[in-house]
Amino acid sequence: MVASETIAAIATPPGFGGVGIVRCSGPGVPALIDGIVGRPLQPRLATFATFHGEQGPIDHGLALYFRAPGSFTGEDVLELQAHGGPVVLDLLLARCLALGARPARPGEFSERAFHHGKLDLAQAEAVADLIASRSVAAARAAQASLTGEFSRRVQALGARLMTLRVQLEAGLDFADEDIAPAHAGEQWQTLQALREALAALQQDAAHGERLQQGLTVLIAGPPNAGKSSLLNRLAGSESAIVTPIAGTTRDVLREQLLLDGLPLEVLDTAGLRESSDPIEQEGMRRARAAASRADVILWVTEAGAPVPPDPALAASAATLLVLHNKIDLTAPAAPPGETLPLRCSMRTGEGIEALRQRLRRLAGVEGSPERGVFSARRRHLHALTAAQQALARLTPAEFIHTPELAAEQLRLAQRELGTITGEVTTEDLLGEIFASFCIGK
Ligand SMILES: Nc1nc2c(ncn2[C@@H]2O[C@H](COP(=O)(O)OP(=O)(O)OP(=O)(O)O)[C@@H](O)[C@H]2O)c(=O)[nH]1
Ligand SMILES: [Mg+2]
Repeated sequence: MVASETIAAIATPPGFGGVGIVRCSGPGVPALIDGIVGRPLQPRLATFATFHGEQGPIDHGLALYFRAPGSFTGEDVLELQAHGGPVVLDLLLARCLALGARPARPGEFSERAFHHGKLDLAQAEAVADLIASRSVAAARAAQASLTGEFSRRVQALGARLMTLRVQLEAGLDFADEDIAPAHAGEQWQTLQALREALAALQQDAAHGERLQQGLTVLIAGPPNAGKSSLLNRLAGSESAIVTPIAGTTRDVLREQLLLDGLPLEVLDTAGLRESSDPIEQEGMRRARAAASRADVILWVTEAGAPVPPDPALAASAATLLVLHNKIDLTAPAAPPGETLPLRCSMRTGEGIEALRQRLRRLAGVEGSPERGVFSARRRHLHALTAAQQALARLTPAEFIHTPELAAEQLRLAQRELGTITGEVTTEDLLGEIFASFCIGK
């Protein structure tokens, strides 16, 4: 897909700033340079120039020209660095449009970079993730994916799958000559190694996804245990109503907060107990339903009268952490350490730091190796899972007796990996991915 239209957008965020940038890409860029700057620009050199409108100068600033294919998009690109005021930038953008450009869609610059082979899909997504990063660790991980760390591992696995597939298919062609059985044992070993490598990649990608997305933390437990007090402690504000009356919280309360740069969505819920009150019952239903999208469930219960975790919550896929609260009311017990349950007091704040640390570790922003960390998205995790499932379906018998079926599973796994880097893709998927980018990127 080669775009013939020239696109333009304000690339800097809305508002007032020292500098604002209008960016254009496409074959019409020379005409824009002619109309706005009025003289040719030397590629890759910053030129101080007057930006001309139809009725006189709009602003003075720096003009940068990148000639195709040596640009971010792979097309002719013009960047105009003007004063960062909304009126100035709107005028500049309008001038570009008057000279034949059209407004860029969100992510369209990155989409063109992808179509021109400047970035693969995982790298293009890493650009957006880098911009959206809310912690240093997340930014580092996105940077690694942007430079191709993730893509290289995906491609290396794809290449190994391909080699094995070719071997199996070659075995098919020479079936009469008995080649396949001779190599089947070795090939089966190769498949095992591939399965392991895929599982390791899945694990690293899941870690990268968490770094980027942060954690959804559900606070649950019996009534009056101090759940809302915990939400308030974490949020550092009195967002939830706290009273000594059991059954205070009914609705699910959500707080978005940053824990040392790690994005957390914390949900406070209604206390779980036997109740005939329809409002309370609905609150409890919602509390249990919220567990399906939680990464971590904090089961808060009073240290003096602990209640075991609700079976429905314990059965969810989330990590369950048991918190014994109100330790200011009970005699001191075991010395603090790594062991669960975590002991804390929302009244004195004891144990809160240990809990924060625990959450940071669960999210992978602490105590994890710096090397080999890259960002990933849920879409990538689904593809890796599907690839693993395709390989998991294979049995040694199939491998030896029906290599054509085995080869087909390998092809499926390879295809799934191809969706990560964009070798295999659909317009719908691309549309969905790039639509979530910002305009001008
Ligand atoms: N002594 C002591 N009291 C606490 C502690 N944490 C919470 N409380 C008190 O316990 C009562 C209940 O606290 P909440 O935070 O409302 O408890 P909850 O679990 O949200 O209760 P429901 O919303 O009714 O399910 C309030 O009076 C709090 O002040 C603690 O660590 N120590
Ligand atoms: Mg409450």
